[in-house]
Amino acid sequence: MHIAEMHITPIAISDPPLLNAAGLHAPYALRIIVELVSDCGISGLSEIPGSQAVEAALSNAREVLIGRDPCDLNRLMASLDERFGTDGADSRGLAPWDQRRLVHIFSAVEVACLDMVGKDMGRPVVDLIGGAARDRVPFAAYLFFKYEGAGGALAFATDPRCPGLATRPPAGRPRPEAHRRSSPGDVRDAFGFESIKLKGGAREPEIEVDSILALREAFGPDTPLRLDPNAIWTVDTAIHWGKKMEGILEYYEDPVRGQDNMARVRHALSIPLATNMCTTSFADLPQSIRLGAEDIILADHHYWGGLRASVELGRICRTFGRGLSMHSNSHVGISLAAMTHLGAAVPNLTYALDTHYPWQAEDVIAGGPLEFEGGCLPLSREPGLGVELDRDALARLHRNYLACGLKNRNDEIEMQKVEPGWTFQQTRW
Ligand code: GKR
Ligand code: MG
Repeated sequence: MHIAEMHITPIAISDPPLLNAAGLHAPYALRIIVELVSDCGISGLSEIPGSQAVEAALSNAREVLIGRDPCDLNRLMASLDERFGTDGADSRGLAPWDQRRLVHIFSAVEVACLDMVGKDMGRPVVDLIGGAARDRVPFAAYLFFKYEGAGGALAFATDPRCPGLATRPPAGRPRPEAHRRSSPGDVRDAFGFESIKLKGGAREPEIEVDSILALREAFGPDTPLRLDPNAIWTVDTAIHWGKKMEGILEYYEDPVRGQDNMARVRHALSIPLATNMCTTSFADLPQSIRLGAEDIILADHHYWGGLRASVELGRICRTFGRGLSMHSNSHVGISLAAMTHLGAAVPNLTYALDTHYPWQAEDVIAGGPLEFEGGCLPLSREPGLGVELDRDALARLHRNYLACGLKNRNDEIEMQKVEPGWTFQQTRW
């Protein structure tokens, strides 16, 4: 079997006006759907975050991929590495999300190849990356502060399942909201999630810590809580407010920027620290271990170079006594399916995984959105990832992409539309 065709389709999915340290989500989140087709007509799918640079690089990768064996992944990756060159240390960028090019391409190619090979063998992807350590993969509720009125009519009109969007938070105290529902309680009942993560870095630390304390009061000590200020607090701020959350947080995610600062906070508090911003590549691991920069690494196959690389990361974490959880960005069902296979394959991925999926009202997979049961997704035993394309939906979301004019994610520009003059700061509080 060899790769005969490669189709790259950028899409734009409606996204609510979620706030974060970098600004505000645009009315659309960008993703790229990749489909590789074999000489015998078997298709392999993958999904990655969208940007012009990644789309252009994927197009360039086509000539490397056509004619190659989808099982020959090590050599395929070496050819891509040779063509594109390893991402430099700074190319991750300062925003909460990762902007490196090569890891995205690796991930897009590897997941689509594994889907194709799994379909050819009649085996689910999890069996190709080590086999299932669990049959159900737990996910966490992901709460954000939302900006009422931002995003224009489009954001509201296209997402009929966002009743919470229209509610006005008390002045000066935007309240965290949960997915398509209007309260964190609703989201727990609707999806059954047990852990709750609050996206921080959007409001003054006092408001965010109050929100965590309110969640603790509302849900009791058995609900694991996480707070993620996306690295824009100072060390002093993180320690001061961290003290008030000792014994309450399951983990404190990227309160500060950089491994040195994370290590300082970690040594001052008795809360586990987690990251998807300071230790984000294999090259970062030696220093992370030397400094003790964090307790938990948030894997993400889009950013760590694929599913097999993320399984390797799991083993390294186990060796050095680090925990492993999973990071997410706005995404549709192909990414969610891949995250579920990965979550099932890594024995020590014992924290409920992040997902933005309940915030999304549109998808490209046939048969409607994947459904959470008791906060978990059951692992598919269908060949490959276990999802198929809804080609009409893909075409519609591609038209959205062409019509909306967005080419790259830029939450600062979106924020400036509602708060003129607002600028992103690497360290704000
Ligand atoms: O979607 O606004 C967002 C998040 O802030 C996302 O971009 C982050 O990458 O969820 C992410 C995180 O855990 O840092
Ligand atoms: Mg994070």
